[in-house]
Amino acid sequence: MNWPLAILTGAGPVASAQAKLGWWLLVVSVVVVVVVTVLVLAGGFRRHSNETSMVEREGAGVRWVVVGGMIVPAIVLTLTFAFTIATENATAAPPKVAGMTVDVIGHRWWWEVRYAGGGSAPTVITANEIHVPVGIPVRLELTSADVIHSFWIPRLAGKTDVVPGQRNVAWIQADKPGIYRGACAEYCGLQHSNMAAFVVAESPAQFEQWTNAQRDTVRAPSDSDAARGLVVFQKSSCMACHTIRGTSAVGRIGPDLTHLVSRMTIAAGSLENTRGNLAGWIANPQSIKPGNDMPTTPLRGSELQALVAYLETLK
Ligand code: HEC
Ligand SMILES: [Cu+2]
Repeated sequence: MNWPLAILTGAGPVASAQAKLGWWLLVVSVVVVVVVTVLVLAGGFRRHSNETSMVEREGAGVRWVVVGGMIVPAIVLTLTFAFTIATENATAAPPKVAGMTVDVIGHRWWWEVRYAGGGSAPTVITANEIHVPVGIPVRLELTSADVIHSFWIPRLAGKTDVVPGQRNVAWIQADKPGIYRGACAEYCGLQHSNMAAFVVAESPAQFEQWTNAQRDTVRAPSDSDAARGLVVFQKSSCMACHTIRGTSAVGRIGPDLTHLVSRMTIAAGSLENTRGNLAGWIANPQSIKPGNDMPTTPLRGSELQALVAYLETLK
């Protein structure tokens, strides 16, 4: 289904159940508003003929109050209450055990995404992109590194608060492969609206391929431009904030850059991940996302070029 209808339909069990409840509430409220409006207007315009006695009129009035004001609302509200409880039950926990757990950490203004590795496998760390296999319930453990954010992928699940010092749990399941865009849904400062998240749902085989590629440590750059770029990276402030697994860079303030090139966007959906945008971002992150936590580093043109050549090897 295409936009705009797509955003009104769930692409997984959680969002579908919530969407059904949403439609029920919408239909019930519209019917109530229409019926009440018609009755108010009808009452206002009605003329009483002299034949109906005062007593008869009062009897009819009491009936309206009992049926229209008590019995009908009691039925509608009880049904809505039951429907809400059922939806909450259905969305609180997956029907079968979650296939995997992903840690999602809100930062101003991007999402850190972590997959704990089993055994000797390293933890896979990426940013703003959550890869999941289709058809499997995925448990999300959400926390924040700074202020309260809210995690929201409309087609997969409703909002979950992301609170510092607390682990909130949500689960998602994508029924079909695709890219599901989401956003931070709790105002968290200047760049709140540039804090997109993407769920990339793929076949189990593709997901495994992705995971294996993400587990790789980077190799030393082979061409001379990129090798100079690594030196620039290590000499500049970049190291203080970014990790590149396999190098001495272990900063944790900004996104892990070990497999930067594998991501679709940079700066949480602000820019497509192209060579030109990467250069533009590093040259002046503050003009692209004013107020964000990455300062502008003064670099010579040749240094910037080498740096980008190096970052482009981080497949
Ligand atoms: C003070 C900490 C800090 C320093 C120093 C810093 N960065 Fe960043 N960097 C960040 C933060 C925070 C973000 C995320 C910004 C956002 O999306 O709001 C970021 C984002 C990025 C991204 C985009 C990553 C993604 O997946 O979105 C790249 C690439 C990057 N930085 C490269 C560099 C390079 C190269 C240097 C050195 C010239 C550098 N950074 C210096 C904090 C820093
Ligand atoms: Cu936020």
